[in-house]
Amino acid sequence: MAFELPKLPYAYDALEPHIDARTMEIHHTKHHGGYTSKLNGAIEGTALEGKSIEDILANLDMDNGAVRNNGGGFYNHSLFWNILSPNGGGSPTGALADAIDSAFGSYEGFKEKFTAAAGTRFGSGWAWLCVHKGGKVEICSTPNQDNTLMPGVGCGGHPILGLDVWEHAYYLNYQNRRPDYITAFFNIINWDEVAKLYADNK
Ligand code: MN3
Repeated sequence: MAFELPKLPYAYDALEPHIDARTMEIHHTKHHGGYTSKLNGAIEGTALEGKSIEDILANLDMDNGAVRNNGGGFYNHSLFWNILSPNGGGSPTGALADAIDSAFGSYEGFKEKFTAAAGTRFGSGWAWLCVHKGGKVEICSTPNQDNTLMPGVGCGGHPILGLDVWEHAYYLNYQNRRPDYITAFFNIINWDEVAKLYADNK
């Protein structure tokens, strides 16, 4: 069974003014769509065919550039759409809020550290909030389409929140103003979904 481009859980214009409809449509159909079809091409007829994406990434041969880049791209964007919501924003609650307070002092401390991780990633990549087994959370960033499920990459936890800082994610609306895009991101985080990922992977 080949991987399929997941549908967005909201309309392309639902995240405006924080992320514009044209960016969302190109990002989903062309970029995520491209990673999906190239991943399918890269694993077709190999031992990886039929495995889950988490399994493929966790056991990845890091020299396999086609699966690393396109498998990462497929997984990262699937996560990204789900942790965004037009009804998002605010701050986390419950066990996730406790873990964030414990790791970063406060929600504001988290925001500052995540903003720095996303802002200082040179070139293309992602900023992550990850959970380790036992429930501790950690922030890191990775280049290109790498993620922390891959062997030896980033902080090594399970990603529960990710921000795409490739220029294709923001350039139409923000041009070179990545800091403004990062600031806007906090208004559309779906904390209910992040809390669910935290509970499922801690
Ligand atoms: Mn992208």
